[in-house]
Amino acid sequence: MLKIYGVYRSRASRNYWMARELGIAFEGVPVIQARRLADPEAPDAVLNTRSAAFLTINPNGQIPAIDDDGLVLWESIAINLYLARKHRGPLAAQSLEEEGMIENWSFWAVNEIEPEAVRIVLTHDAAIADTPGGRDAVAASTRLLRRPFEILDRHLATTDYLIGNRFTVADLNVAEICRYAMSESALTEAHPHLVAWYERCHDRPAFRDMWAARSSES
Ligand SMILES: N[C@@H](CCC(=O)N[C@@H](CS)C(=O)NCC(=O)O)C(=O)O
Repeated sequence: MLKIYGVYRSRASRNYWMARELGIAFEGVPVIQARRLADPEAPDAVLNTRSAAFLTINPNGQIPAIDDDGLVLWESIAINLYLARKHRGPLAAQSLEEEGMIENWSFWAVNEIEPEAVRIVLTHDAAIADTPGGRDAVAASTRLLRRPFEILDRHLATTDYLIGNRFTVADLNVAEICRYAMSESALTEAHPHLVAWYERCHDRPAFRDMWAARSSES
């Protein structure tokens, strides 16, 4: 059975959402980020990204990772693309051209949105967003995200979803990456088509189930 390593409060949420969309059986292994523990190397520390047992799965010491009947993968977006290809259905590409577009949007979001979006969410998580340094950092990242958000908004002005007018793995990947920056009204207020698409994605039962599991995580 598919094993997903990683707590929900991490990029593993992408893979937990995807597994639910596909309706496939999976086992979640709650590996937590070492940075969230006081002493991740203590003998009684819970399984974390620095645990020797987990480093045999992902030597990068990062979540998520999967073990799919012996195939180990450890890049969240690559994992979703693999699961879409393996299980097919409407989330997967129906042609070579769609494959190209799915990869285009997914890699674009990883490269053009994720670094700044992660900077925003980590600033909020560290509770420094309301300090002068934190405000400057969030403002700088928000500024850099204006262009990619504008590109997404323009694309979504004429279609409900990124590709083929249906929800695909590209929407899931890009929506999850955008999520880290959706706290910033300077980005949402200027991009109503993007916001409407994001809400459509979050209205899906598979997302809501994933989010409920994430919210109940201790
Ligand atoms: N490019 C990787 C990044 C994975 C990553 O950075 N994961 C974070 C959690 S979201 C992590 O495990 N950090 C290690 C730590 O904080 O100890 C992916 O998309 O899977």
